[in-house]
Amino acid sequence: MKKAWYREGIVYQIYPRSFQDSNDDGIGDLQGIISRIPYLVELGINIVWLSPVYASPNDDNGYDISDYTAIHPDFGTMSDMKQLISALHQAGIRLVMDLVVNHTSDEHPWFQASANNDPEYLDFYHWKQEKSNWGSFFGGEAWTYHPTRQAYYLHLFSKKQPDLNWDNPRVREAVKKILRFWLDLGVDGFRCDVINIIAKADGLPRGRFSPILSGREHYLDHPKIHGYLQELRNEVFSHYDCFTVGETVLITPEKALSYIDEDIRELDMVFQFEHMGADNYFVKWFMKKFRPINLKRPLAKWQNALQGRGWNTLYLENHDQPRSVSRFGSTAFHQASAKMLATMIYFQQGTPFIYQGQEIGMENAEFPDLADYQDIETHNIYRTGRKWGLTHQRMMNKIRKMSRDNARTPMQWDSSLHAGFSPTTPWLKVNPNYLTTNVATNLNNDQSILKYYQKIIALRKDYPVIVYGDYHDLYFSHSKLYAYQRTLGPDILTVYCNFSDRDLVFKPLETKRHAQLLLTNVSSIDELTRMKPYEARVYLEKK
Ligand code: ISL
Ligand code: CA
Repeated sequence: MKKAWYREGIVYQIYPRSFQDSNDDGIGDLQGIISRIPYLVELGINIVWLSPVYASPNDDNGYDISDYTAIHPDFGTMSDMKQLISALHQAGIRLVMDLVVNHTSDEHPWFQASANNDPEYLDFYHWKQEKSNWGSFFGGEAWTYHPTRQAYYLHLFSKKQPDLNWDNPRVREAVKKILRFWLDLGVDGFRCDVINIIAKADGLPRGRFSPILSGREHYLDHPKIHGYLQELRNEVFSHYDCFTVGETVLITPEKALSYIDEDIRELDMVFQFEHMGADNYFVKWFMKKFRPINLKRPLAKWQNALQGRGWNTLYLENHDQPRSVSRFGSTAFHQASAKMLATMIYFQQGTPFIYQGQEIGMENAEFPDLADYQDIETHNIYRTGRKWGLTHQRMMNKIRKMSRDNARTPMQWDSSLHAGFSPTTPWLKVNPNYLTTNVATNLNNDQSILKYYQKIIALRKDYPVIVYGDYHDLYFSHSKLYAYQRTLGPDILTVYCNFSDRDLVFKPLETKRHAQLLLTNVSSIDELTRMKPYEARVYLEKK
């Protein structure tokens, strides 16, 4: 694969509401982020993805935007934003903004004008006299009646998130203007929210029935999307040194390549979600027991399918997903399993994405009461589940495991009040485990999860085989061991991860005499053929 800074970089995702409060109102903000740049430098990351900080009524925590070129007062001002961009750049860190253009807020002036029959904006959104049967990602119907316009409008997310009509060239012009605004301010790229659903079939016809997301065959990767994305690339992105990562829901490798293939490059990379199904069926609310093979199978599939053709993203967490150590690791082996998971994912081919708090092994909050949760999806799903006849207890169990708020609790900086996030009661409760799981204790301990993340990041910078090497599975059908090899020129990197809470006896490949143990999460390897619970090893040797 061709070299590129965004392939070699390591991304850190900041969820601004929960990262650092600077003015004691219990909400994280831009000045808070600026104050933590030294931490980002110490960690070693070199790209930040910032979740939305734009003006928004916060129906979906900023993913419902009412002004794309204004900063929400909760987060600060445009001048704070400019200061953040330049402070990050000075520290050698690039900045990727969240681009949410499948939908706007219903409070965006475009929607207001459209709903009020302003001729200029009539076709900015999808309006219909009769609704079809499409379902919303947040549960319930995807259509809501608007009394002024006397028609239904489409919203694949909440009813305060109406979908833009990308068929309208004026919508596309408006998006290009927003892109240029941010690129001219100096940002280095975009994470494009649910980008593979922006194009809808003409007439928005009735869809096949499905208990969830009826109608999705009419908008998932619809062929019209390629023209739209090519237009953005040719007219905007190709004029800047920037990259795009598409959030692509329900995507397959074949579809992904139709966006990211080296020869196409409508997007530079995508987030796929197949491995997020390792503990659930199709959508996370239908839970199943986690099995390591359910993580290995999709990850290996994507590594193999994109090899030499497209670039992967490597992630286990984001602001929509529960904490990975709670899902795929172990509370009893917290440290070891968090490090093992990092080893498993970040030695693969692709660009690493680390979600804030993952580097200290933050865990699911599992709050007791429904009222402790703020997230709109969580509350909608609760209502939908209850409508289907599920008990309160049953729904609370799902929420404790799967709510997006598990990822959104405030960043745990130290053991002081509210974890050092804010002196005031935060907008969402802090995970009570902050007394032990926090950045300060991690920095004071050479064996911490954070120090281990620093090592991985440093190794990725030093060894091109970790970034660009080819990927080969080893012991593929083994149910507890995830092992693979990476090769580049004479270099062979071998990764072994024990996914079980027991010792694992196995026959390692014969390593050459000069094989070097590059990294491990145990203090010593007693026996080459026996791995401790959640042990991880990385060897490097020359052909
Ligand atoms: O979070 C999910 C499951 O819990 C996903 O279905 C998620 O809704 C989907 O991946 C789209 O996510 C993105 O767009 C949403 C926003 O709420 C998410 O935070 C964002 O990441 C609508 O903008
Ligand atoms: Ca604040």
